[in-house]
Amino acid sequence: AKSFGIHGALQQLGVRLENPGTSTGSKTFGSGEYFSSHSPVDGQLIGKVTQTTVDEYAKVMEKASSAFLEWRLLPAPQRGEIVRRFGEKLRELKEPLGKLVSYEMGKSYQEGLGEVQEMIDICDFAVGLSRQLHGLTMHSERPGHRMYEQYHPLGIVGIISAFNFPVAVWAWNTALAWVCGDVCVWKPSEKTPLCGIACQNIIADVLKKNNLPEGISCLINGDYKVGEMMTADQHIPLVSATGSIRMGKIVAQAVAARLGKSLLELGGNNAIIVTPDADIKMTVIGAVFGAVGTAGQRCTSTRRLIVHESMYDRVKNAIVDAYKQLKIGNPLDENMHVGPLIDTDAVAMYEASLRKVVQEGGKVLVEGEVLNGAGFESGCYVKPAIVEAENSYETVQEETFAPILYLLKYSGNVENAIAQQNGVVQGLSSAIMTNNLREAERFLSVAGSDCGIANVNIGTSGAEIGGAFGGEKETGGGRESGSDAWKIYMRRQTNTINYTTELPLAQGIKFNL
Ligand code: UN1
Repeated sequence: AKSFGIHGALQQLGVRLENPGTSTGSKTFGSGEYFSSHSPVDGQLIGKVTQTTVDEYAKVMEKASSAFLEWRLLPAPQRGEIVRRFGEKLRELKEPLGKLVSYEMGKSYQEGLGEVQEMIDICDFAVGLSRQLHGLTMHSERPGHRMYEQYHPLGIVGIISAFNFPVAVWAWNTALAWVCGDVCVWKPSEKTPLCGIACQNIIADVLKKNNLPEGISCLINGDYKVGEMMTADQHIPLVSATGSIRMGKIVAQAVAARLGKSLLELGGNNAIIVTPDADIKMTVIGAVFGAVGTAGQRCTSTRRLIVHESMYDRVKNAIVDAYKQLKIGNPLDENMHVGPLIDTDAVAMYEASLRKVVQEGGKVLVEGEVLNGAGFESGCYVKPAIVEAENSYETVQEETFAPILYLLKYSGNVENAIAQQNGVVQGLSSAIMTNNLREAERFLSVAGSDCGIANVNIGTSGAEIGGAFGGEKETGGGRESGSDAWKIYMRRQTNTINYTTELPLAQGIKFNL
């Protein structure tokens, strides 16, 4: 079979067959048991990584703690300069890293490259930010007093990331955390550990060349038990976790029990509303990319299309036609639109959802199917499906991480569509396709979409890094990436300075000695 240069890419990234899974930078530790990473593309073993042991975790925390004491003293723009060099290195390695993302995770090579581009973009953003970690000044109510606020580094940031964006989500967190003066400990998904090894190799090299201490970027590996070491650890003031709602609830409770902060980016159940004034061509591109891109495994994937009854048949026919063009196969082959799901467990969940939605009364418009035969040996390739359904179905209410698109109908005015779109527990991304200003503004208004992301004439997925990324309700409420998302990585301090010879009390309180 064609290898699409994957071996060369692994070599360039320093990913070997056996990799120590714990690292504080240049130093690596590998005393734990190995676990394997198989590619969903062809089912082949890519490599093995050791699971972080309790002792190794303690070593990581020791290094991270002492690194923080040094790193926080480096002026923020100098920390930004290190992140700039990291971004340069990512530019050099964009192709091999994009290839590894595609091969280990299964998304198309184009989307793998796009993910590395998101890393580069957030580095650029963070470099500028390193000179803009602004606080405010206030006017004191007392004479001869000055008040202001400032942001200080927070400490050690724990990052738990998911398989679906195995490199970008780490970078969203680290690039900001580093310019903010924090050090990071990262546990990548146990489904994509080699992406973690590759990223850690890249940053370790940058830190070493700049004579920076061990511990600024740390890697730990393994299943949820390794994640629990961080969530229970009071030396980690902030845990940023991306993944399922189930996982987020566990992390949030563990971190809250010790009054730590958590930044949660959990499931979505994203809808596009298609109004009578929608541009059909744009709708089809947005909806199809949103539903089948990354094989429906983005947290921003389009899961529901809420279509006005007057448009329903036209939209339905156009989307069903578009699905007939989809080529499913090796995601490294640029002629393919849809790659595999992450593993056979994900395939089983896809099949279970399709069975259940039919039991609930759903009508299948494009049949789903697990593909087998030549090219599909991994057992992870499935056909994107479309089902006519009702918003109230349990299957429609849940996030199934697979390419299943639910077609829902609305009648009357746009409020009815908005009510359906908001009528789920998740609140990540949402979109409306319309050329009607009133409908668009209604959708964006206080009475409109309740999601963290609300788009007009754009699909639900593919956000740029410049905005704050995250969502409401059971999506967890966290915001990562652009805008002022940096603030959660710092501690805020309010300062009042008295430059007089008197000591007046606030609120005019008299206290005579
Ligand atoms: C995710 O699926 O966890 O907006 C992140 C998007 C991407 C990021 C998705 N930029 O689809």
